[in-house]
Amino acid sequence: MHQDCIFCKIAAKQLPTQFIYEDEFMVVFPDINPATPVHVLVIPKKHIANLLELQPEDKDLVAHIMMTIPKIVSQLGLSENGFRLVVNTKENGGQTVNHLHWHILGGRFMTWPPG
Ligand code: DGP
Repeated sequence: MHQDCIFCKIAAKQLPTQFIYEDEFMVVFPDINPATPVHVLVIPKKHIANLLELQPEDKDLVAHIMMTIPKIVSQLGLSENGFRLVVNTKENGGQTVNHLHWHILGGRFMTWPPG
């Protein structure tokens, strides 16, 4: 747990946040500033600053998260029409919170490429 990290605080239940899903390794909660009708964040409980900071020992954690995302997507009702999974990384990627997270975005058609 990093003291200054808002997502560590959310994962540790130090900030009131409604979890859509929680297990030993990860939590899922609504984005405070939704970009689409459905917009949730998937985070590991472990503090990892971004995708580039993943270590070999995080392999099982990442596999677990990726294998759980389809269940979350189904729970959110996004399986039929689809969704977008995004990992913003560092400045050019638009990352604003330095704790690895996956955005699940859905509920409307999204254009490509991003602006
Ligand atoms: P990114 O730009 O990829 O780092 O996305 C960070 C997202 O986190 C952004 O869409 C807003 C969201 N966010 C920031 N602070 C909080 C918070 O305290 N609670 C919740 N639920 N979401 C937050």
